[in-house]
Amino acid sequence: MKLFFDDRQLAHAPSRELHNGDWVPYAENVERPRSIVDAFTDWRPVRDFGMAPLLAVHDADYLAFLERAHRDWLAAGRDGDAIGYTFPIRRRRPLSFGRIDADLGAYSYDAGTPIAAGTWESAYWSAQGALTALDHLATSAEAHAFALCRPPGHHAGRDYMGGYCYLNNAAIAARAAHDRGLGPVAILDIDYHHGNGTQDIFYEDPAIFFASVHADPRTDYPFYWGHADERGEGAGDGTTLNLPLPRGTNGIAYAPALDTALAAISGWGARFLILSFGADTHSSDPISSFALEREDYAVLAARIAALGVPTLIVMEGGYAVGDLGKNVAAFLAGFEG
Ligand code: Q9C
Ligand code: ZN
Repeated sequence: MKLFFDDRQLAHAPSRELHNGDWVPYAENVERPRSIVDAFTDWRPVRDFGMAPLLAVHDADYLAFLERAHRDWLAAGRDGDAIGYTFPIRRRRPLSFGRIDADLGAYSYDAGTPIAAGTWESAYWSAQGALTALDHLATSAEAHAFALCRPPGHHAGRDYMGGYCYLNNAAIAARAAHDRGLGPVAILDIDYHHGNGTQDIFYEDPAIFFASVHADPRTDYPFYWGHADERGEGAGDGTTLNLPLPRGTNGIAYAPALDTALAAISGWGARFLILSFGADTHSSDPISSFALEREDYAVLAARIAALGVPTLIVMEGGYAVGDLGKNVAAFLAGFEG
């Protein structure tokens, strides 16, 4: 399996995040990609597919905000990472008047997603990595490719950031795969957290099926999405599938939910799969509460590979830096059989 990563993805390095009322070191740190890079020898270069595939998923004003936000922050006399503190909740008008603190709130739903000096550069190349891996699958006979996307993407919506995510790499790749005629395209999200941004982007879209196995949002972030009764809306009614699981879920309890998702994806007629893979389901993850072990990853990967459709694996979360590279390697090895 070919692996894709670009060193510019290391430019994004926020120093801290707000966690349970206190400042803590930023969990989505550069040691994560370094741990994964070090677990393999052969990485392929990322190519530049430009802004068009990003604009096919995200609003132009949101992308412009991401690109300029840290400059606006500095221009306002601040230092460090840009972070919002006011969020326009329901029924407020969509005002826009160029005040950085107002913009930070309008384009995010949490205070855990700071914008640092290198955020745009890294988010841009993270998305291009997914597009490069997609192009590789589209132009070769290979069935699987891995994009080490970082920053991750599945919490980012059409016009919002959140949960360490800025650009939705999986959604950008799914839309591009669909537009290239590779579909029908399904997205399977097996990060610990529900992929609310991906769900939102395709919620009314019957062309792209979204299935997610994740920690029950009644106990875990992102709380307001990912409940079992969310099944899509309008033309997309029935093309979203949420399979929440309780804290403490181990490999044995996880497998039947994964099989339910795979059966739905297969029954829907998917011909191309985008896999949002988070290693934060591992027992050692510092911010998550499942109990999967490294051996489980090879088994789960083999089940997914048995779908028999070309699959682009994009990295999402996973914060146990000491284990991360080995866990990803075990997962990808399981995929290759
Ligand atoms: N620190 C991904 O795994 N947690 N994102 C915020 C307060 C946010 C995780 C809790 C977790 C987001 C891609
Ligand atoms: Zn996660």
